[in-house]
Amino acid sequence: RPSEPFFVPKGERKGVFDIPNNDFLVDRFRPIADDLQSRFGEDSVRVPVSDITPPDLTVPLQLGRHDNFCLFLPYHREMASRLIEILMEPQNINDFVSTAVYVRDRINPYMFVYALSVAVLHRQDTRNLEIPPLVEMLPNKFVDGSSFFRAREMANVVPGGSRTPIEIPRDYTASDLDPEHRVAYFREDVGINLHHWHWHLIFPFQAPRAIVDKDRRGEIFYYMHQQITSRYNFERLCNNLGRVKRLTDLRTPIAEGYFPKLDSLVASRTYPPRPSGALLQERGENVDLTEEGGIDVLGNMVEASILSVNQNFYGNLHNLGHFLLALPHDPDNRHLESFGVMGDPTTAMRDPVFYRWHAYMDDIFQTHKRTLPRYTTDQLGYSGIRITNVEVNAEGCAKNDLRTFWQQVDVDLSRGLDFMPRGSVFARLTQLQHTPFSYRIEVNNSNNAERVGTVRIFLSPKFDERGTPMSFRDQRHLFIELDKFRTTIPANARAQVIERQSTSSSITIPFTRTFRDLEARPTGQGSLDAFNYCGCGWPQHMLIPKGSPEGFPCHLFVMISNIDGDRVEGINNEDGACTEAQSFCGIRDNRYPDRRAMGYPFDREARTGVDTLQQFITPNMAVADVRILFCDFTEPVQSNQSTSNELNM
Ligand code: CUO
Repeated sequence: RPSEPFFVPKGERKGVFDIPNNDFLVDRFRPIADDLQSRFGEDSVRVPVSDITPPDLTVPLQLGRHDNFCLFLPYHREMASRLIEILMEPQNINDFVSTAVYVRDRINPYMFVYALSVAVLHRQDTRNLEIPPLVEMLPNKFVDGSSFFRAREMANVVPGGSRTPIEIPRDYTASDLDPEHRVAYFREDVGINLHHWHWHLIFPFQAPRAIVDKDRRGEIFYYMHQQITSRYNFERLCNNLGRVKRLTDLRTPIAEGYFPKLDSLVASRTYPPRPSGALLQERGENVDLTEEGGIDVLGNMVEASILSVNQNFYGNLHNLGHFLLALPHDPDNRHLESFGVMGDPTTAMRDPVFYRWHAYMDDIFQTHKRTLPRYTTDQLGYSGIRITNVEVNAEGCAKNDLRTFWQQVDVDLSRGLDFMPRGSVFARLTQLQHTPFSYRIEVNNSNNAERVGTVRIFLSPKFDERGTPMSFRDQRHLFIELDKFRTTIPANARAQVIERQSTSSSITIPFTRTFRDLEARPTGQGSLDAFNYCGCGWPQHMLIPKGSPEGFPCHLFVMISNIDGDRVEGINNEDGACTEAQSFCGIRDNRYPDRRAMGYPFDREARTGVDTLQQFITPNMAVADVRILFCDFTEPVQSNQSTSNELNM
C-alpha cells in the first residue's frame, strides 16, 4: 500500500498526479506541460507517480478514444482483456498506479474504467481499495442526459454551499402511453443498474483465465439473470402487464421501443433510441446449442465466456444478441450512430428488450433443467423438522402486509463533470422503497439432537395475468429469492421461533453501499473496507416488488433444508466483511457457499402428481399468504440517508 492516498477524496482539494517525466503526457498535452503544473497548484493534493517502462498499448489503442466501448463485442473485449492483463502485470502497487496513470489519457475512457475496475477488484494489492461508485464516475450512464446541462450551469453559476439538487422526474424516458413504461422504475433504477454492472465486473467473460474461472460461474450467470427475469415478471404482474415474451424470433419487428435519453459523454452524442417495430438485420447464420454437460457448462457456453467448451462451435449467443439488439436503429452505420443501451451492461437493464432477450436465455437453461431428475420428497424433506407457522411483520402494517412507496435520494454528479468548478452537484432521484419488515418462523424439532439447516425464503405472485391461481409449473419460475441463512434448532424444540430482519437479506446490500462514497468513511480510518466486491448486490430498496394499491396477493415460501446437502467445506469468509449478497455474487476468493443447485428447490420440475404449491410442500416447508400494498406517496430526502449530502454541501 502506498504511503500517499492515490484516490483522493473529492471536495475542495483536487488530486493531481506528480508524473516523473513528460513522456507520461500524451502528445496533445506536452506543449502545455508547464501550464498544467501551475494550473493545479497549491490547493491540490499531489500524488507521486514512479517511473516505469511504458506498457505496449498497441492492442487496446485500436479502439478510438472517442468511440463507445461495447463489452459484448468480441473485438472490443479482446482489447479490454489485453488492457486488464497490462494492469494485472505490475509487481507492486506503485508500478500499478504508474501504469494506470500512463494508460489513462491514451485509452478509450470507458474501456479504461472497465479494465481498471476489473484489475482493482482482482489484484491482491488493491483488494481493499475503494473505488468511487460508477454512478459518480460515469453518471451519464445512469441519469437523464438533460440534467448535465443543468448541472454544469449550477456548477458554474452557483457557489458550492448554495447549490440545490437537480430534480429528475420519475417519468423522464416515456409517458404512460407506452404500457411498458409502467415498469420503468425497475428498469431504470440506479441501484439495480449498478448491481448489474458490478456483477459483470466480478464475473467478466473474457480476461486472464485466473480472473474468469470462478466456482460455478456459468451457473451463477444463469441464476442471477434468472432471478432478474423473475423479479421483472413479478413487477409486471403488479402493474397489470403480462409476463415477458421470450425474444426467439429474430426476424419479426420488435414491438418494444426504448428511448434512453442518456448522454454518451465520450462520443458527445446521446445513446440512440430504438423505435418500436425495429427489425434486426444480420447475416442469417445459425447458432447451434446442445444441452450437454450441465447448467454451469451451459451458462458459460450461452453467455459466452472464455470457459465455453467450444466457442467456435457454440458461438456467442447472449453477448452477440446484446450487441445485435443495440444496432437496429442504424444497422450498417450509414448515419454514424453509436450502439444503443443494450450494448453495455451498465445500461442494458433499462431497455424492455433486455428482459425479452434474457427470457429467451433463461428458456434455454430451463430446457436443460427439465431434463434433470425431479427432487424426491426425501431430497426436499428434513426428518423431524416441521415449520408450524410463518409470518411477516412490517412496522405500522397489519400482519402479513408489506408496504411500498416512493423515496427520493440524492446522487453527486460532480465527479462525472470534468474541468468544472469544485464542489458537489446533486441530482435528486426517485426510487421505490419499502418499510423494513421481519420474518417470524416457528419450528418443531422432534429429534433428540439439535439440527442445523438453511432457511430459504422466496416470494411469488399468487395469481397469473388472468387472476387465476397459478399452477406450480408456472409459479416456480416466478419465485424470487428474498433470503437464505443458516439456523440451529435445539433438540426436541417446540415452536422454536426464528426471527430475521429483511435488511439482512442474502441478495441485497445496504443503501450506503449501493451509493457508497469515499466520504462515507471517517477520515483517518486505517483499514479500508473491502468495498469493491461489496458493491455487487441487489439494492436493498428493491428487495420487494411494488405491489398494488389494493394489495397484491403473494405466496411467501419458507423452507428449512438439511445442512448435509447444503454445506460447502472450506468456506473462509473471515477477511470478507462483504458476504451479504452471497446468493447473487458469491463470496470473494471462495467457492459458492451453497452446495445445492442455485434456485433450489424451484430450479426443477416438480415430482409427478404435484400441480400446486400446496402439493409441493413437505413438513419442513410452509407457505403464508402475504400482500404488498403500494402507497403512492413520496418520502423526501433524509439528510442522513443521502451518502454525501451532509459532508459535501
Ligand atoms: Cu447481465 Cu445479458 O448479461 O446482461
